[in-house]
Amino acid sequence: MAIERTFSIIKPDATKRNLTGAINAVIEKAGLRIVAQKRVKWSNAQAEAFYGVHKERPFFKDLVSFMISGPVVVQVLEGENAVAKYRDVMGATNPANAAPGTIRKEFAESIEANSVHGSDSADNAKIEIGQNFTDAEIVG
Ligand code: IDP
Ligand code: MG
Repeated sequence: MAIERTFSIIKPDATKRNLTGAINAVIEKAGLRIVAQKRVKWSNAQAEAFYGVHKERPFFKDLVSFMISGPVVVQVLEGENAVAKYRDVMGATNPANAAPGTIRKEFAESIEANSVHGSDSADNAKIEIGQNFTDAEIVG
């Protein structure tokens, strides 16, 4: 399996509770390298654009409000099979269904305030990384 990159977000519920380092420790322990990282506050337009794929879903408005309710830490993670591996490390969308040891099981508050985002495919990872980082900001 080739080395690949995925896009990650530490969401506002986690930044508010000062969990950036604790989540980064789980990421690094899983063998993923944080090759880009910045703490930012998204605008409404940025959050709507990022989650545009979900705009017809009933939770879309709430999700956008949540994602702009505090800072987020956006990241590029690199490693073997990084996209699928990080999905495993995150756990299920709903923390009630997440496996023990996953980030969402350990830290998430609810299906919405679920602490982290990770790309769901290599193609989406490329798009999401491009929306959030310049090439010069990613240092492998
Ligand atoms: P994922 O983050 O596990 O890929 P998606 O289905 O892509 O899950 O949903 C994107 C985000 O929308 C979730 O991480 C969560 O924050 C929120 N979300 C998903 N389903 C629900 C729901 O049923 N109610 C409220 N928020 C939801
Ligand atoms: Mg998703």
